[in-house]
Amino acid sequence: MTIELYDLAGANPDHRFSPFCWRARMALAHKRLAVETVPVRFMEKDKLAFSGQGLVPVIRDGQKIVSDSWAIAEYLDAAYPERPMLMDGAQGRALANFARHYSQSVMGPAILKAVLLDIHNAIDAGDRAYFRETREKRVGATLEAFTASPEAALAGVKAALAPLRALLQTQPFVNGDRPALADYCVFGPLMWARNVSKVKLLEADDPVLAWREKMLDLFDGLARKSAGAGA
Ligand SMILES: N[C@@H](CCC(=O)N[C@@H](CS)C(=O)NCC(=O)O)C(=O)O
Repeated sequence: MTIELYDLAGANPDHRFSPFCWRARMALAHKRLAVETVPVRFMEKDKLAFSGQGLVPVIRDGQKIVSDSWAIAEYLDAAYPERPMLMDGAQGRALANFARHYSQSVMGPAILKAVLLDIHNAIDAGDRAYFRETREKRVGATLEAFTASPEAALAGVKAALAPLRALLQTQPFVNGDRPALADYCVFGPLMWARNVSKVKLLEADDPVLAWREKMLDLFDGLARKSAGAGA
């Protein structure tokens, strides 16, 4: 049966950039599950009413409804243990959990400094007032002031990626010799930047870029084929 993934969309409904939705999208592909994505704009909360909350990603798998990207990954491993595991054993889960928190509390905020205004410009005109109000309240500055120092933002991203860079100099994937949920957690914010902004966060010789290229190619180029900045 095809699983529905409710996924944040920009002005163009094929334009998908949410870091949490990319985490879920890659997790579903890892499990080799058939997926149909449903685009949801910020002002389309009615599409999520069935889930009892207002954030994406949400999946609907038959009768089962799961929101929150981490809960979705846990559900997929529990419901489909015969398929490739996203978190293999207690140590795989611990690694993925670290990657989740590093992604959300270190990478995400650093990348936000570089791309927040680009997100505003990529979303539907009808979403912009809501986005501006909620995000300006969250960051304590106007979108323009928050993103006024692109060079400092890039330096911040470079510093935030230092542990990932060091790790990827010693192993091909965050998870070790093959990708799993830990990789998808870290990949999410990079897809956010790739698909919403033209800014080059990664230098040509950065091992993080080489790893990102491999991630873009996974699952028959699922992420690479997705609509990028300017879509
Ligand atoms: N902890 C949640 C976070 C989900 C989240 O923050 N989703 C954002 C998109 S990246 C959202 O739905 N935002 C809608 C809004 O702000 O109204 C997860 O891991 O899925």
